[in-house]
Amino acid sequence: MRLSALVFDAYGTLFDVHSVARKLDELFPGKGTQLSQLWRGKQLEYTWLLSLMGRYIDFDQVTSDSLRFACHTLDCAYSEEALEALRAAYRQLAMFPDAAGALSLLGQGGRQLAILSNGAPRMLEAVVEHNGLGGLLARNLLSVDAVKIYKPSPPAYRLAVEHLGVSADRIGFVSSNGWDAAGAKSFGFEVFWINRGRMPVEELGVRPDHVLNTLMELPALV
Ligand code: LAC
Repeated sequence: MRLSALVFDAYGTLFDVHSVARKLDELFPGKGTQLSQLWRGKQLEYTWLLSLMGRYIDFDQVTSDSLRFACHTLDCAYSEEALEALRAAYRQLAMFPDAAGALSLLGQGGRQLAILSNGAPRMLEAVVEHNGLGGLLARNLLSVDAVKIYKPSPPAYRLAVEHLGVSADRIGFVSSNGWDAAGAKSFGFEVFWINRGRMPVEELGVRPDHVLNTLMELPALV
């Protein structure tokens, strides 16, 4: 087996961060989609900024902080209850339809499967359980919280090498986030970029090894 392990990004790859847009729209009518986009953008930006500052605030808190920023930007007055409801919704994000099928096929081959995410451990455990993936992935839920620096910093990716006991070139890293695919390639993984957004490849000097439209194309390639 060329690749001994497959490591998945969580948010945007297995779980749809924009599945909270409906809840956002209930709370802030007409603004759900825009809020969701702003929220996700800021959430990622904060992880990168914190890492550059040499600071770490866990992803649960970053997710709340970036939501408050998004609400302020769009003049959405929020209550603490609304924030709490959205925090809870984030633990119950929907899984992308192709993820369940691809994971169950990939789980049959004896290859190690893992998640490596910026998500705080309690968020990851909740969303994995909510989507019925506990049996497949619970033992290999890797959070950057263990190293207190966010992807795409190399120590974050190194967690997978250390936990799985497999060299980087024998790990396939799967992400829908172009920046994460670039970071993983730069680290040394074989990278599968799931181009859900039909976006161009990031111009960061490294390119993913494979560009797929959906996770269902993955089993045939590994
Ligand atoms: C993850 C997010 C940031 O690491 O996509 O799961």
